[in-house]
Amino acid sequence: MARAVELARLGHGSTSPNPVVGCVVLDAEGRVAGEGFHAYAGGPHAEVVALAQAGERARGGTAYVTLEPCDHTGRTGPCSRALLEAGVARVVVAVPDPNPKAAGGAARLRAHGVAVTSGVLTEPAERVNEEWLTYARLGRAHVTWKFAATLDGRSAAEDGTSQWITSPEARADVHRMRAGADAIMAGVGTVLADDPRLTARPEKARPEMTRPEMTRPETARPETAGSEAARSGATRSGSAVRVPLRVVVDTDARTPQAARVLDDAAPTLVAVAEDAGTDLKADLLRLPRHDGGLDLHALLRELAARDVVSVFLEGGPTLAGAFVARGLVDRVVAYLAPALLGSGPAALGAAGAGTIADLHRLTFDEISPMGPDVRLIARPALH
Ligand code: AOF
Ligand code: ZN
Repeated sequence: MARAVELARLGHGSTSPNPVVGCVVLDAEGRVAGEGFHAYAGGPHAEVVALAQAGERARGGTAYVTLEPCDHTGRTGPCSRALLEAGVARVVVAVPDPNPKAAGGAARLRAHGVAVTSGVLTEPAERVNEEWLTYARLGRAHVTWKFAATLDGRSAAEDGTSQWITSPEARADVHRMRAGADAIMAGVGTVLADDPRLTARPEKARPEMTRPEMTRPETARPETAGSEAARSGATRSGSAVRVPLRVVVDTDARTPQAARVLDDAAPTLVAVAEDAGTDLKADLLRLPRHDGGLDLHALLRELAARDVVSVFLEGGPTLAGAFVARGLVDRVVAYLAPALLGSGPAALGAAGAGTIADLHRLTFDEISPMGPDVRLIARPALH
């Protein structure tokens, strides 16, 4: 299952609005017969890729899948049936499928005499698929809030200058993260202050930067049908085919028509209040007001309805504070530079924690050096 989770990870950034899924098929003697991952929405499911690779060797064998096999005919046929037809004797599942349209594979397999074990390596399998599971379970887009700051948590100097607090290495990492998201979001304050483009401009990535160091199934066994699908998926994810949507949160419609975020480099959605008067020529999303801003929960639901599974929220402090206050930040990515400012705006604005009892407690997930800086990944403690 650990290998299946690694395989699932290969689909990261290219499967939206579908999950990342990995599958390993063992033959009756317990030797690896096939491996697969879901590479892009509409493409073959992980199980089908792995079964194609295993061929007759799947008979009497075991399939490890990170997500319960589907039992529906959507863009592709049901994996429950594919597993039955392949003669697999046992299926091990990490996470049940929360998608009501697709769930039921485990029950069908059991009904046909296949031994099904559930709940194996649940935590890493949840983690690798956390964006999609949030989207599927809660019906809203998953939010990663990113900020860059000095060691004392300041994102700009007192006079507002903010360029180059973090290193080129950290900035390159931000672009890779942006490229993996379905939407890149900022508040109108940031648009007015910095005129950002909010596009993903990843450098020509070194292979180990986008993919874990491992043998990919398509290079390991280039002769199988499953590997063909995997290869085309891998090509898609590495190219500029999928451009993240840009989202500006702009309650009172203050975005200038000339803002760079409205250029034609990527589609842009400007979220404004239902009653905001504007003649802005842009794709407007009208939302109810809430607490002096917009109803952010409604925003994330509307984005999910547009197939946006993951949002990369890039500030500014006011908008990020509002998201944190509403419990809508699922992951925090902080780039901290070994530098001090001592004054100037903090990375996070008011977040509904006026007293220490209301502190938003997080747990660290990952601590990585990023050139001279560090990248910290954290998430809400009770989630
Ligand atoms: C995937 N890949 O490897 C597995 C999935 O639109 P469809 O027909 O591809 O079906 C998507 C649903 O199938 C998805 O939401 C999930 O519930 C289930 N399993 N999906 O995209 C896979 N195993
Ligand atoms: Zn399936």
